[in-house]
Amino acid sequence: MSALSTQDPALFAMIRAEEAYQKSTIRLIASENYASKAVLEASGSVFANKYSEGYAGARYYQGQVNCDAVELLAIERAKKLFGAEHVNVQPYSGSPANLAVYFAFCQPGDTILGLNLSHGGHLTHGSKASLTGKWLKGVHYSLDEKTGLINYDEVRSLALEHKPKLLIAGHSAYPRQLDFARFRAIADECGALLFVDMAHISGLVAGGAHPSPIPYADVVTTTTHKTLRGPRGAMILCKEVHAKAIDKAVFPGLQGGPHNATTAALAVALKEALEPSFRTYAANVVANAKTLAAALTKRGFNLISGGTDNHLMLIDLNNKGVSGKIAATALEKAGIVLNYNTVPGETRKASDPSGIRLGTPAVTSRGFGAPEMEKIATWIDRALKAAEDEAELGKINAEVAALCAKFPVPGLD
Ligand code: DSN
Repeated sequence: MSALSTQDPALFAMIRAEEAYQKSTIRLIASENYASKAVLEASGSVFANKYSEGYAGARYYQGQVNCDAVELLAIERAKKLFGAEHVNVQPYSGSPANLAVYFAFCQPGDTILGLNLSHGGHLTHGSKASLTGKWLKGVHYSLDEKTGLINYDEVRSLALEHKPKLLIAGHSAYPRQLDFARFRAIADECGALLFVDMAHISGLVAGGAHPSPIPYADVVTTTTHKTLRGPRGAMILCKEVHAKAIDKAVFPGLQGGPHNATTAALAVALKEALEPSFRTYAANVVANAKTLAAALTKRGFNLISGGTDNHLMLIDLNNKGVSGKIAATALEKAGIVLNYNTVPGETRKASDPSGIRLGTPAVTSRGFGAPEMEKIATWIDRALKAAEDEAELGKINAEVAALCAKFPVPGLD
């Protein structure tokens, strides 16, 4: 980065500081990861200089020979990786991808049925706080508050009662596998299209560590930077019969020119995900999550649904006497970075809820395994017992940094 360091030393210093931060802390944000050096290089490539509204072979600008090749390569790799009939790689991120799906299939005022936001759903699944809940009628199913599992009987009865245009399966904070066959059957029974938002789990799906929604869903969206370990972006995968509607909804419906450097980086990430080592990675993400979940449960933490079978855990801290925000703040001081989160049956406000969410995609990318998961559980336990003890949090921070120093970071080391 010699040009940047000379041209803009202030910004260069911020990048270096962030690199040091990402190296010396334990990143448990369930939606974050470390992209490889190759992905980062493609993200910063000259494709960022190009405009290419339209699709390969049918652009509204000349000079697309290389952009077309990149986009077609990304599409071909995504189709191969997921077994999809049609893929659009242009959405800027997860929320625009979901908006494009609604634009393709819904009219204002239509009903969509998705998971309740405070039970692990996403804002764009029809929350009132989001455009999706203002322009569409969002109806929501919940988790069973005793088991912490999706109540498929409730999904079915709401679907039959409200006859949604789209039935949505997908989440931001649900620690269990989704039963896509069951969602499909409900969608068929009520006459809905099945829309799966696999943003959180797409890397697990790619690596064979979570069942694939592709055979069941009419349309699937995913971000590309979570478990999939690519650049920040998104894709829409759908049946061929919906290809035209989806492509038109993305462009010209919702977006202008695609971010070609991101598409280039996505092509690289998809190549990486097609390698056998990615299957090992996906299996390790889940194995680490299970080990961490068991170690935390042993220390009296109340995990929603009693554990995990994907990459994330949701913890209700009510029995620990700290709020989610106090816990997340204390853990940040201890060098462990995660986010506070609402839990099913939440009684507090979303800005200071009862829970925290943890995930293992990033730590697994840097090679952490079972012994490190045990250590993390010990540190979390210590930090939450000492949430206001700056000295103890500082001590943990030093121990965390010492462990991190032993594990190189993909993309940075
Ligand atoms: N913000 C993402 C997450 O953290 O899960 C979802 O969009």
